[in-house]
Amino acid sequence: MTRSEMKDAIVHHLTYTLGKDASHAQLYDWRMALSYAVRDRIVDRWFEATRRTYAEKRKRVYYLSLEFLIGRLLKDAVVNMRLEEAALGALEDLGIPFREIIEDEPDAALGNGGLGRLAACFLESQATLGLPAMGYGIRYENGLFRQSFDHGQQVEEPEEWLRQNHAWEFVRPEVSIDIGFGGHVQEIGQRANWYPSEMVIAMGHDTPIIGWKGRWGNTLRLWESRPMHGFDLARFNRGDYAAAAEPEALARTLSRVLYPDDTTEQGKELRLRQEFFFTAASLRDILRRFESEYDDLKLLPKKAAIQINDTHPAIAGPELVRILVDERNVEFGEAVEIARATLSYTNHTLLPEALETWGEARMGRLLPRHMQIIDRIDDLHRRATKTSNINAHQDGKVHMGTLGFIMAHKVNGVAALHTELMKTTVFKDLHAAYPDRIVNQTNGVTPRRWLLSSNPRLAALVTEAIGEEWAYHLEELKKLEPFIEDAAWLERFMAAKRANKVSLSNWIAEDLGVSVDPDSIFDIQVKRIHEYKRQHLNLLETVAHWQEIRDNPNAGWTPRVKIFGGKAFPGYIYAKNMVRLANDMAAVMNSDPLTSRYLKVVFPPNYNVSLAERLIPAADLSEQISTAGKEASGTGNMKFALNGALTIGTLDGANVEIRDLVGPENFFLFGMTAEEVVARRAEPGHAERAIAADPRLARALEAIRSGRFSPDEPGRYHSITENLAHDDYFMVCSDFSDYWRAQREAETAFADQAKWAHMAALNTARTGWFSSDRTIRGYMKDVWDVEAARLADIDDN
Ligand code: NBG
Repeated sequence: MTRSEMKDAIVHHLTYTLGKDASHAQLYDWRMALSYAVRDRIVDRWFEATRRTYAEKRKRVYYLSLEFLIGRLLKDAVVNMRLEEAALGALEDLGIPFREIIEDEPDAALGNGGLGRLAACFLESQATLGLPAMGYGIRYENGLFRQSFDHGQQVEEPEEWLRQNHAWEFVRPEVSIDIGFGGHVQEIGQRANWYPSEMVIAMGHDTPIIGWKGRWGNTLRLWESRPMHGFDLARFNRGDYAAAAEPEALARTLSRVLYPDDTTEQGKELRLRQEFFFTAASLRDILRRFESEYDDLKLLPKKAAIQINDTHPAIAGPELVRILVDERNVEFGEAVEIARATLSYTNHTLLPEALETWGEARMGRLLPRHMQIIDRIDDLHRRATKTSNINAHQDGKVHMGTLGFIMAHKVNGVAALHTELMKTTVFKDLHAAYPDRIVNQTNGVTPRRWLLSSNPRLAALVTEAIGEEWAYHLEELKKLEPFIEDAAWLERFMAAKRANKVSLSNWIAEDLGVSVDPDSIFDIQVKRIHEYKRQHLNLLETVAHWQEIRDNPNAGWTPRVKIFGGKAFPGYIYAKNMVRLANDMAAVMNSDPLTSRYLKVVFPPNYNVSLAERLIPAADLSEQISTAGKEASGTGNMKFALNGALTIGTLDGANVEIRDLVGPENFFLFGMTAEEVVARRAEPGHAERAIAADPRLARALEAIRSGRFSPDEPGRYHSITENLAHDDYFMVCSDFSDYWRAQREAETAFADQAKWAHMAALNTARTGWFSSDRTIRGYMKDVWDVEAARLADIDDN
């Protein structure tokens, strides 16, 4: 597409789709016009992929996930369709700045963190590889809350990404599926009729997901909840307006909010309803498609693979069995076989509080037939394994992890260490009963978004050196290694990093009013705020470092900017206190005339995908400091390393694999191993001893405890300091001294810029393995047993 064709397309949509005259168009109008112009190019490719899938009778993959953290879509689409030149040129001719247009798009924040972002990277990789696949989720009216700070405290506001029209979705009123809740069951021999007492409609909204070079397109289908019956006209006519609208409002609550809940279980009935709502709608849709092509249900596992993303859609097992038995007359044992061969389940966390359970009373009331089926599944499983202690329904609760496991033919972990820990901890007994079921699929990230699109300076340098294939075969980055031995090339690598740091510094100055020196170490920790991720370890080290600078301000310190980003679950008081402490520290430190040249603390509010795209390319040091054994994988760690940041981290999650690949000399390792953590935790007084042994730690804790950063309320952080000094479940104190050592090592390395450049560039060159294309290939082979369509080799766009 040429620049002038693009210009015509934009003006056409501005005029006829948006009904705006160019002289009156706002940024929003231009953005929508460009989006539609790009979308038009996508649609043909998308249709073609669907046609081929049917014609070639291909197996499809269905990814069921309560979260898809897709962020902005316009830039992705432009990049993958290779329309950058045309779009840039056309907008230039029209006098509209491309960057402003890109940044005008609201983030689709339909996820909490890593789990949701992984789902989004997977969709893109599936499309890139030509794998017929479909994502299914909920079209939340309000995504993850918008975070702001009031005197340093986190305030949550609703995120309203749908306030303006959304350019990327196609509404599918014809795809409307009835979903029932409650009611009663009438058993007729083996099968039963379920008569729900409440019904809502799930209506589909489709977003095309286009792969690299537009060679394949898949669909993300998100369900909106609608009332069965419109509003109550009789009541309305009597003047009872609120009551007339009530059924509609109630039905809508199902797709209203995303629970800010990635590691703590809410226990809310609404959450269970959401889970059943989208799972049941998706299964119906999948079966409808299958039955339009085949008439033998035994073929289902050969033609469909359904991935259960964490336990949230684990009700899929009983629901699929219910449909097969009650509505298709399949014998129970066979129905379980078919369902199991079709389903597979990914576990994303070992934190016990995050493994969902539902009380039997609630479950029995809401899903009476499913409760009966779960008991029969348990029965079958007990007989097959001759075990009695691992039922899904146990101790008055339904354990969704166990249910997911029993009903899946493969269960995967998301990094090597995590997968091993699954076998020895949460799923120990199940693993013994089904030793071939657990497999590992280490997470990955899409290089199109996380390097090509978000870091154009580095991307251009890489392409110039090794050609552009790397965006599709990320392992090609290995070819950079010889360039890294060339001092002149390394200088250009560092110049790209510095330019990214200058851009970020300018943004921080403009948006947050803090001036930072781009020659500082940019030391970044961005992720959900959680004790296991240990932002407080980082904060303690920051305090201790600040104290040392104050002791001796003229000692030639290496300047450092500590950047934090992330949201705390609204009910998680401890995490919210950590946010506030970071902000209180920033206020004191950034205005300290003795230290502020050497140390700044920055906490931009409302961390989201777009902010990540801004921060990661500018990072020198990536903080991956969770208590070993707690972070299932991490995916931010991969994005940082790929963008040439060095990791300071523990042997946890995918850090282990990152370190193996980049080489231990290019990674700042510290802390106890997962095994050591367990052993140390069992020693009474571990925290007290660690504090007594490290005067720096004691002094830093005391500064926080005594109100150095909260003079107006000295006791504000007692709950944190008390917890660290005594209980310290996450072993912050015990890992502090080693963390301090690693931080100083990082500083020393940074002071030698040539050496640092070498280490940083090797991180980029050696992390190609972390492409989500590799991960998806792994699932295709080990879990889904599916092949991709053949894609044309040449770029004919
Ligand atoms: C998260 C883990 C991360 C992991 C992502 C993606 C949940 C429940 N788990 O370590 O905490 O990278 O999943 O697998 O959100």
